[in-house]
Amino acid sequence: MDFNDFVDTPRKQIMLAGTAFFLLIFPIYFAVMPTLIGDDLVSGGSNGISADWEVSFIETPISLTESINLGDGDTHDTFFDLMTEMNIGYVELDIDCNDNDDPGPGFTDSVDGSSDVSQVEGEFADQDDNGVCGDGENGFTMRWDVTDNYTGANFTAIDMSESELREMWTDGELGRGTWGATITAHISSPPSPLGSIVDNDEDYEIIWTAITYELVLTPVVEVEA
Ligand SMILES: [Ca+2]
Ligand SMILES: [Ca+2]
Repeated sequence: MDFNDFVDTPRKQIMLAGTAFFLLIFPIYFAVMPTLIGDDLVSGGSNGISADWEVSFIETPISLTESINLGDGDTHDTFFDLMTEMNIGYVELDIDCNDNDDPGPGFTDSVDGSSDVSQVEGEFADQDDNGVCGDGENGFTMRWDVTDNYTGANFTAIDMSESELREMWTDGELGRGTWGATITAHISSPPSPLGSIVDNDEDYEIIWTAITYELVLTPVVEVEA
């Protein structure tokens, strides 16, 4: 069978022409239609329709607590291995201490610390901080936002699509890995006439917390009175 067999009658010629027409026209049709309909509707389906939403967050904390007793000038390395399928809002390191070893006022112990975020996915900045163990302070807290501007507070989103909101509230799979920090104890002891040391240590509590969340989007339905 050669090409002439396909075109030896007028009917066959029409059929061949029709087939050729559709072969040409279908790719053009599918290439052009999405731009006619609009990108949002095609890529997001129903997610692309703008509406008003009540946005809220169901939070689940992941925590690690460690207690350590340190003498003056002692340092301690602490690590927090973080793996989760959930979105991470933020990671916090809280160092708590409360010096009650001295008989009178003053001579309050303190602590300082430096983070090590080099083993964490993403571009996080290391932090240094310090705090006293009493006098209205109890150590210090460091915090890193993994989802930009995360507060966990409910709000109403006006005229936004579901996909826009889900894109905004995501951690980009960052923040996983090993968060680290080193703390150093500073012990202050009142002078003792007998030469003995009144205060030679302090208990420090190290609390790592990752706040993970699930995004909850509820369409705002206007009910006519
Ligand atoms: Ca002290
Ligand atoms: Ca102490």
